[in-house]
Amino acid sequence: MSQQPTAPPSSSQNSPRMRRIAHLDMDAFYASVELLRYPQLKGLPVVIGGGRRREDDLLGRLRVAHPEQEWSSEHLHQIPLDFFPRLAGYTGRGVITTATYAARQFGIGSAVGLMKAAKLCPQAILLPVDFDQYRHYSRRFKAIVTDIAPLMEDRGIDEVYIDFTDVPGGQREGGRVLARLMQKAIFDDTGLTCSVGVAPNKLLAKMASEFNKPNGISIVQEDDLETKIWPLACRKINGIGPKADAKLKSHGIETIGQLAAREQQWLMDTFGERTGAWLHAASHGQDERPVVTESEPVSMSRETTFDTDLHAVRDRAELGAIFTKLCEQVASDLQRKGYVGKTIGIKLRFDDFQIVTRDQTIDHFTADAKVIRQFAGQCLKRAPLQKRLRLLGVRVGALLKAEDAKAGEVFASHPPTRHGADADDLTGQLF
Ligand code: TTP
Ligand code: MG
Ligand code: MG
Repeated sequence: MSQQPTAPPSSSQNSPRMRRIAHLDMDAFYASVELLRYPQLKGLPVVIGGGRRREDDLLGRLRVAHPEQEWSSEHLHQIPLDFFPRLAGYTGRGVITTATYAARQFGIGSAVGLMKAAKLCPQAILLPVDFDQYRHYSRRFKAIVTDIAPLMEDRGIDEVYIDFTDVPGGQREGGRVLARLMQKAIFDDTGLTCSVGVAPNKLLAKMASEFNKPNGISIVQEDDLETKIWPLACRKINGIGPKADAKLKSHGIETIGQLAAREQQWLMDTFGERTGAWLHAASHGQDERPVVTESEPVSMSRETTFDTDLHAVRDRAELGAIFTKLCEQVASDLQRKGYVGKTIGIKLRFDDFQIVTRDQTIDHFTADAKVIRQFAGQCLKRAPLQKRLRLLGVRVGALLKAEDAKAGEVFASHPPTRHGADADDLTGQLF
C-alpha cells in the first residue's frame, strides 16, 4: 500500500495526508426501506422477494378483513402482524433479494430460493419488491454523502466509495469521525443505517465495510494487513469470483495470507500476467484506483422487443418506422447527455433467440439521428434477415463528450458529402 501519488499536499500541516478511502454500504437495504413503512416488523425475520408490490391489493384485503377501520397508504404502520404473508407454504421459483438481520440468523439471505427459505424459517414475513422506493432512498442517501464529501463514486443501489483524504475531519481517527458523522446524517434524514469501512484504498475499504455490519464502522490502516486482511478467505477480495476461487483452492490457497505468500512470478505463470500481478498486489493490500465521481458511458443504445415477431421484408414499413424511431431516441439521449460517438451499430434478435450485431466506425463523431439512421441502415444490410425478428436495437459507441469533440474539431452534425444521400434511400430496400 502506498500513498496516492497525486494526493495534494496538506495546506495546514507539513506532514503529507494519508490517502483515506471509505466504502459505505447500506444495511439490509431493501428490507430496511420496507421497515420504514412497516415499523411493526422491526426485529422480526423479514425477507424481500417474489412479485412486485401492489399496495391497492393489500389495502383492499385490509378493508375486507377490518372494515371497522379506515385503510389508506398512511395506515400501513397499523397493519396487524397476522395480516402479513409468511414464508410457510410458499411454492414457486422466487428468490430472496435480501433479508433482515433477524432472518439471516436462520441461514437465509440474498439469492436463496424462497422455497428453501420457507423450510429454514417458515415464520419469516415475505414482502414483495418495490424498486421505485429503493431508488428513492438510494438517491437520498447519496445526496447526503455528497453534501458532506463531494468525491463520491456510485457503485450501485446501496453503496458508494468516498474519498475522505481532503475532506475536513476526514483524517481524524483514521476516518472514524467523518464516517460517524455520515452515518448520523443518513439516519437522521432517512431512518436507515449503514456500515462504513475506511482504509488506504478502495479494495481494503470494501472489505472493511463488512467487518462490523450492521451499523458499524471499521478502520483499516496499512499495518493491519497481517491481522485483519490475511486471515480472510480469498473470496473477500472484490474481483475474486467463484471460478477464480476454485482455481486458487485447487492450488491450496484458501486465505488472502496464503495468496500473499506466493511468488508473484508463480501467480503470473499460473493465472496469466495481468491476473497474476493483480492477485499479488491485491493480497498485499495494494490498489491505486481513484474514486471516480461520475462514470462515463461507453455507449448508448435503445432497443425494442416486438409484441409479435416481424419479418424484414413482409413487415418492412413497420420495421422501418421502428428503426427510425430508435435512431432518433439514441440521438436524443446523446444530445441530452452531451455526448457524440463514432461507432454505430445494430442488434437483432431472431425468433430462435439468436443474436446478431453489426457495427461500423465512421470518420467523424455524431449525435445526429439522420447520420445514425444512415449508418445503422448500412449495418443492417450486412445482417442476415431471413428469419423473423423479435428485437431490434441501435447503439452508438466510442463516445466523447460533445465539447471535447468540438475542441478537437472531429465533430460533424451532418454526414460528409460523400455519404450525403438521404438515409432512407440507402436503407429503403430493406425497410
Ligand atoms: P447488499 O448490499 O449486498 O446487501 P444488503 O444491503 O441487503 O445487506 P448488507 O447489510 O449485508 O449490505 O445488496 C443491496 C441490495 O441489493 C439488497 O438489499 C437487495 C439487492 N440484492 C439483490 O436483489 N440480490 C442479491 O443477490 C444481492 C446480493 C442484493
Ligand atoms: Mg448493503
Ligand atoms: Mg451493497
